[in-house]
Amino acid sequence: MSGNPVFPGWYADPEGIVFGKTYWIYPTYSAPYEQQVFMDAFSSPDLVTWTKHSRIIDTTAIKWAKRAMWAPAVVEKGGKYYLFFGANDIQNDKEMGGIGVAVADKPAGPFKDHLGKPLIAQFHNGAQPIDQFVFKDKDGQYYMIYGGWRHCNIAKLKDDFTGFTPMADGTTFKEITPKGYVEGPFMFIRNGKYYFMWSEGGWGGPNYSVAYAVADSPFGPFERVGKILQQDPTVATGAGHHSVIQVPGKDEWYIVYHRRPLTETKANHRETCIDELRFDENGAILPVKITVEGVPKRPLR
Ligand code: FUB
Repeated sequence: MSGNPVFPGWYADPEGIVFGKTYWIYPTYSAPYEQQVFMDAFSSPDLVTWTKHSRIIDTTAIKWAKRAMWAPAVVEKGGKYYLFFGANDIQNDKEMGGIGVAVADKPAGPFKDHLGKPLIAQFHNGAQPIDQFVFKDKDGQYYMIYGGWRHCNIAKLKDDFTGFTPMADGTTFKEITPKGYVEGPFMFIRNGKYYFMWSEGGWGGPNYSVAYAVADSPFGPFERVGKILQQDPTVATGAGHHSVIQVPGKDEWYIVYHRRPLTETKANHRETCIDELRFDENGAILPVKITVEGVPKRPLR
């Protein structure tokens, strides 16, 4: 079994993804904001044995990023790897920072700044520019779904990830915020349906959790179904800000998330865990049982 956490250290907001025959996790380095000046990544052939790749990106490569590098989202496109991240925890449109994008030839980097400036540097519809997820739709179009401060937007990415293309109705940043949304959006498709998931509650406290909605389109409308991930007083608190890994071509799913050990109360003492994600016969997500054991070996062939 992998055990939980799946690797040592304080790491949060994990993005799990498969590249080729390897599982990857890209987390936030969970430390005080001034120390969040780099990111590590982790790779595994089987979900059980994890290898650390240190400092795949840092603020020397991203000149405008000074602190609080958060919540990476990584995609492969045309043989390149693009890592999207939040930086600087901006509080208004006058501060420098927001969501950036970096590029590398390999999943372990080194990642270089793709633009030399943020991709989103301003608040739109009240959404703090953080916590981006990059979603590939059935037709191959990439969308960015992002936002903190209880607002979530979707925007259509240009093919080269240098900006956004307005949608048919003329809007570039379309708000899709469901009830209860705080931050940490994620989307996937199963049996043709769009599953939209997000974090609720305060990330620094025990009640952080994940809820979801299902729709026929990435634009919603998203009606909250309920919580599927939350603390278990016998295991850990503050379970949230997750991602989902599908074993390619199979109906096998894992939730990758962070949580706080029962012995800890400090906000940044968060560790990265994996448990199974299951569905009922109608496609509803079953509440996740958070475990100490983690998941069994699942090599990719
Ligand atoms: O790790 C920094 C921030 O904490 C993330 O961006 C939020 O979603 C929360 O998990």
